[in-house]
Amino acid sequence: MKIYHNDAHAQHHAKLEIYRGKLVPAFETPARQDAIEAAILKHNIGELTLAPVCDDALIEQVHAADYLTFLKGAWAKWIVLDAANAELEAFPAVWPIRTLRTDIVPDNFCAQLGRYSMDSGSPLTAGTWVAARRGADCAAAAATEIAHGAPLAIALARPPGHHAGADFFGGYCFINHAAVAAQQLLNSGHAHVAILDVDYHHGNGTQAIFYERDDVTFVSIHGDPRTEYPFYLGYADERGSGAGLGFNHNFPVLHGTDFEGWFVQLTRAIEVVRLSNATALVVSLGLDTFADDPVSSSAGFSGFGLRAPEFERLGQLLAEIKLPTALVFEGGYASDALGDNFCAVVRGMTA
Ligand code: SP5
Ligand code: ZN
Repeated sequence: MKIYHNDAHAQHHAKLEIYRGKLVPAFETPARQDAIEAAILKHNIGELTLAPVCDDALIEQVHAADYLTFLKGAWAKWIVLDAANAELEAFPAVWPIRTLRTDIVPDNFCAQLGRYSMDSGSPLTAGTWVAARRGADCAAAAATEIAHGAPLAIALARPPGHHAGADFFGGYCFINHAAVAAQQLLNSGHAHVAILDVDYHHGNGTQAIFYERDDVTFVSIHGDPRTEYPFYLGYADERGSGAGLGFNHNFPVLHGTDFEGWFVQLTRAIEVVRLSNATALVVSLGLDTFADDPVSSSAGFSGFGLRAPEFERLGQLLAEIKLPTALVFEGGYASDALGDNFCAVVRGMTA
């Protein structure tokens, strides 16, 4: 089995993020992917493979050209503001909230930073564009691999992608790698593709990208947005619009629900995938449903409390869908456990 690993991922290395009034150490670190790669080698799970460079045109099918141009040039503009910025990370501080205009892209870089972002937890660094763009290559390659007949392929495409929308970054995500994979499957001849997002957080970017489209069914199981990031999307009544009506399905689960409760909802989500006409599947695989995940656990409650045996069971359920599957790595922040948990999912899928 091919595992396309992003060999540029460490170029996105945020040191800090803003959380409740403080700059705290970034949760989303290169160590996350390094841990998974080490475990893959140790357990001989598959071949770590370098992806060919995919066409910009593929990415432009799911992202706005002006956003990609912004992201590509952002670091240089940040340095132009002040050469000393080279030592810092770029955090947005102003956003075009309701009543403000989004049809104008101001010249001011700080204004652009807000225009193209959704939160202050996802700093841009010198290597963010290169890393995220290389992640798209991995996603496209995994999709191509299953389009050519492989039952399973993996994109270790760090940084994650599912919060990134057509024209904004956020939630540690810059390019939506799952969307790129789904689009590549469509381009390769699949008429309908399903995306199943099992990250702890709702995949708002992926949902938004495909919300009005009828060629992708998006199904997400996640922490209830009434209390969990990204808060403003991911409710059960979001069903798609226009041609996309009926192709979007959210399964919000209350924070603190145990894994048995989570699996009940996962079974329902998988049933929706089965009933779609999809001939290929993209899984947004976040591992932040882990019991000891530092982002999804709080105040004595773990996210949904999964551990390696449950991740293996997740893998078994994914395999039972019996669709060619591209696994795209998303969240999961307990670096020491990510290797075991990732390999458990793959073991469940392949055993
Ligand atoms: C891809 C992905 O999983 N993105 C998640 C983004 C979550 N951003 C908000 C994180 C806030 C940090 N929470 C610390 C909780 C301490 N228990
Ligand atoms: Zn997440």
